Amino acid sequence: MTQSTNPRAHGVLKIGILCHPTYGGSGVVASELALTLAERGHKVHLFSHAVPPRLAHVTGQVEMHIAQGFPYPLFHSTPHDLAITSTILNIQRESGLDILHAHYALPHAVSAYLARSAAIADRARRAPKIVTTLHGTDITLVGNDPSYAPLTQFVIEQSDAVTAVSENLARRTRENFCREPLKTCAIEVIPNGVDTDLFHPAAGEGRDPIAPTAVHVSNFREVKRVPWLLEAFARASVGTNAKLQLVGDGPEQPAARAKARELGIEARVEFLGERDRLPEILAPADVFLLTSSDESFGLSALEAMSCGTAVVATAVGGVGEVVDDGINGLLSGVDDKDAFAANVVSLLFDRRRAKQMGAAARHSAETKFARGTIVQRYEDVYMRLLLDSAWPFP
Ligand code: GMT
Repeated sequence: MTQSTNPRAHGVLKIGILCHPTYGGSGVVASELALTLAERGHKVHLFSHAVPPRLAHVTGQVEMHIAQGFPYPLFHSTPHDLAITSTILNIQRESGLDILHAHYALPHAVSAYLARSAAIADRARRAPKIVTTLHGTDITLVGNDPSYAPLTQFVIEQSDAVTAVSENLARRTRENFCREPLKTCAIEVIPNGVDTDLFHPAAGEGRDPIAPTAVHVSNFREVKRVPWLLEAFARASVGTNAKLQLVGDGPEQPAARAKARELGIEARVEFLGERDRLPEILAPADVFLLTSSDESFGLSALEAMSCGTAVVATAVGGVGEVVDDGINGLLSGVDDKDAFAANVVSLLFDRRRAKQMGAAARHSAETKFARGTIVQRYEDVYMRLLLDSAWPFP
């Protein structure tokens, strides 16, 4: 045996986190979890094929492993997931890993499964336990497509623990993937957290004194329905000077620009692209808009709420677990554009009401979704798995 001490005895773990390096939610959640775990003294390795944006400009003690693979012409596209698996194996052989935490089932839970199988075959060190966190489309769109469903189901079953970011996503996972009596059904709901110190309300008045402002942040995928959002905003703000700020980038951006021109509102719509300093944009806004056709959680809405900005959203997926209709935001049916526009009007042009709901939103972020509390729940899962396993081998 190469290890002489049991890291678990001191509560310090070696944790590998696998994530997509995206501007979108799962990469953000994984990055912030990695940073907080490192702040708490754990040794954290982050595995991805590019640096996740939220880790690009911070000084946290996370060891980053960017595995891009070897672009051989025989491959249609470079298999990053295999390169990531190889990198994990190197770390496991050098210094060991207690936990592999895969964010988004595919391909990360597959990479984690392969790495754990290889570690078991090595028998040199204890193999890591696998935690898989389901985020949304890894279950609802990608994972349940017939081309991936059997593998998604397999890696869910093979994970030592599975978490989902909302009750809604856990229920849909059970409905689609649960094969009693397999443990697929044991899905723990751990909602996403927010750094309430970073995402905080603006000092003083903050709001634009001239133009009421709505804001939306996303990766402009079809599921976000940004052109639909523009139509609803145009309906709500016709004949006013209200402005809309769109933050982020993605495949639907050109369609969104075209829609703004078609609606004749391009002068009141600002395309801001991808931004690091989100709180400075979210906090002064009067209202945050989310028009997704499906959304397992809605992290961008939570970040706005933490900044004291109320949310107008479509009542889909797990959004109702984040936004309390009539308390800290307003919800409407997924295809009811009139109701959505009416909700926008009632907050965008009633600053008192928007501020009241914004204060309730901040309170909800602090009391239900504070990052420290959420990270503690993941740590509890890790510790439980490790206490359940024999030392030094599984
Ligand atoms: O599942 C996705 O679409 C990808 C993922 C991402 O990386 O953007 O978004 C999902 O995970 C976020 C973080 O947990 C959630 O806040 C989003 O609601 C969820 N997106 C969807 O369900 C569409």
